[in-house]
Amino acid sequence: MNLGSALGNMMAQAANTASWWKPMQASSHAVAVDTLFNFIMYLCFFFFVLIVGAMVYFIVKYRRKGSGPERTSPIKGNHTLEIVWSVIPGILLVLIFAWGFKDWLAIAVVPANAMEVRVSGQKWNWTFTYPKDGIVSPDLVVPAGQTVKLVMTSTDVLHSFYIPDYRIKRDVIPGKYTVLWFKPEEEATHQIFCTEYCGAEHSNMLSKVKVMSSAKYEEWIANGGEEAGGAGVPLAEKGKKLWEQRGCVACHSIDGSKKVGPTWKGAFGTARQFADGSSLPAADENYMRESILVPNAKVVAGYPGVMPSYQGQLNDKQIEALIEFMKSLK
Ligand code: HEC
Ligand SMILES: [Cu+2]
Repeated sequence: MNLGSALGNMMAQAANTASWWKPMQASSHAVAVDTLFNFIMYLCFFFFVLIVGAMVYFIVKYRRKGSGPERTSPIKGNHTLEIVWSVIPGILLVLIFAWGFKDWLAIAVVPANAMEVRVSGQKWNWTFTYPKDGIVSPDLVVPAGQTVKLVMTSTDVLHSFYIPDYRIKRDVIPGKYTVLWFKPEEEATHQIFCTEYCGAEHSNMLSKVKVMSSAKYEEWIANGGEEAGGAGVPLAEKGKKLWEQRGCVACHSIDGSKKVGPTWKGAFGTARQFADGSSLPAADENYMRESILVPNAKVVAGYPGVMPSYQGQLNDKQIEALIEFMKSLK
């Protein structure tokens, strides 16, 4: 093996794993963004050494010496020097702008053959809707090798959708659609973050990108958004997963402690008092379902009516799983 290919191999490996310094490079955007980043960084190193080096040199060379004169001779200016130190940075700035603009365009313009997934940001979770198949998922599941277009909006406040491994990020804005795209090459799992501070549980807006083989992806679609083996999992267990993934955990405990909302421990089947004075002898499936879809229809006494509606964000199966989970919390 010659040195060139050995180096090439090392670089390919470095790109496929995260380092202490940068996340892994899992998209063509990542390579482009990092190349420009490195260029700017090394340029800064170069000028830092040059300028600080010159400063140190002059400090030493022109330090006050016991025998020397009190003042140096006056400096009138130097046109050549001034032109050089204006024109060179000017050219570098234009170069960085043109390079960055080219990469920005590549990220902004979506290729025509992209598969579309809708993204909805909500305090404090992400929802992915597959328009053709009617699937609603807490994770972004995509087939490897397929260009994916994300059409994103928010149901409440500003969020920002960020996949570090792909180096793509864009604000998610209520009442407006923003777009991102990427092409996953390999089967892998990548982290999604929110990067716009959106309230107390902002840091828990965690979803995953799951890149599957196209066969596995077809199976996932055919199963209505359940991964293989999902059929054998008890509903309550799926409900527990949803409680975490969909951010219910931010406001509802399962150990009896009071958070923003009432605990789910012992909630099912027990009596309720509502803020408007009405009451319910026992919370049943219908009440729980209504509380998830139209939270303000009946507000539990002593709690603020701040629960967001999950209409269109959870499908019937998922609501059933959540209710089964509540039932299991005696
Ligand atoms: C921003 C905080 C918040 C989040 C997130 C949240 N809830 Fe709530 N929830 C509340 C509050 C506050 C109440 C009590 C007021 C009311 O009834 O609307 C409540 C009430 C409920 C009730 C009625 C409970 C009872 O004891 O009567 C159910 C059921 C419920 N939420 C389900 C969910 C589910 C399922 C999720 C996640 C998919 C969720 N909530 C996410 C704040 C939240
Ligand atoms: Cu957010």
